[in-house]
Amino acid sequence: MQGSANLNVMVKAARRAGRSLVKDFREVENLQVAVKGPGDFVTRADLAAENIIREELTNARPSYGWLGEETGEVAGKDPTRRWIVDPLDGTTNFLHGLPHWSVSIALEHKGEIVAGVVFDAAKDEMFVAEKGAGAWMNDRRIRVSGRRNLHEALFATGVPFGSKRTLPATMQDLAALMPQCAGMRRWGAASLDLAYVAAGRFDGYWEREINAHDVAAGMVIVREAGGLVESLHGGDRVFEKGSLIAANGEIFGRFASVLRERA
Ligand code: LIP
Repeated sequence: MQGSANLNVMVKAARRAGRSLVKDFREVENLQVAVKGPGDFVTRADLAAENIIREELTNARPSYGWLGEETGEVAGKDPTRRWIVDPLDGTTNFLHGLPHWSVSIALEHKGEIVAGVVFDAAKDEMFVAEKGAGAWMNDRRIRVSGRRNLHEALFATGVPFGSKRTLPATMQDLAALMPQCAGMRRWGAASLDLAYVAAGRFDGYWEREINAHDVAAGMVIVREAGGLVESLHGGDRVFEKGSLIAANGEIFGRFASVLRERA
């Protein structure tokens, strides 16, 4: 895919951050046996990745705003554009030496996500999309699955951990969906869950409590792959509501109706 100058800047930043994280990931695997564990090391790796991305994007587009998982919101001279960045999505996977995490970079223009990059550095899979230009993985065009029935569908979700308030509703979602689908996966990285919906690997994904930086890039990749993305509460106010449903157009209605019984 011959992307725009903005997309090329995003891909370059994601690759550079990915190289740094792959190096750190090898050290994390060694630290699994340490009594203290790799917690502090992963925090430093996460921050280093965000600094790399911010350096690349700010040098290329100094006037754009910034919303990063680790550094928060920084207004830019251009009030219409901002980067939305999760330098390490799938932090818990990374911490435990599981090779399923990503660098997620989105570009928002006037409140709409217009470009997204989700880079799985461990598997060398670069998912990209720009509004109106389709969705791609490693320069191969991707599209959502064509499955039409819930009973043949494979879904992904994020199950809240700890005392998150949405845990009871999520458990009810699982109880309602699992008897009528082909399977469920909870792989711990929303950006990759969405990228897999776009690639037809998953038929749908939902999560009741998400952050903009986790899903912004994946949202445009799903939409450009022909999928639908809405807030679990209805409409497209995903960031405001902090919830998301994504699926191919054939399954979306029935999938959403099962989940919205408890919205
Ligand atoms: C993760 C999300 C995932 C969610 C996890 C966590 P992080 O983001 O990608 O979907 O279920 O609780 O929030 O924290 O690894 O950047």
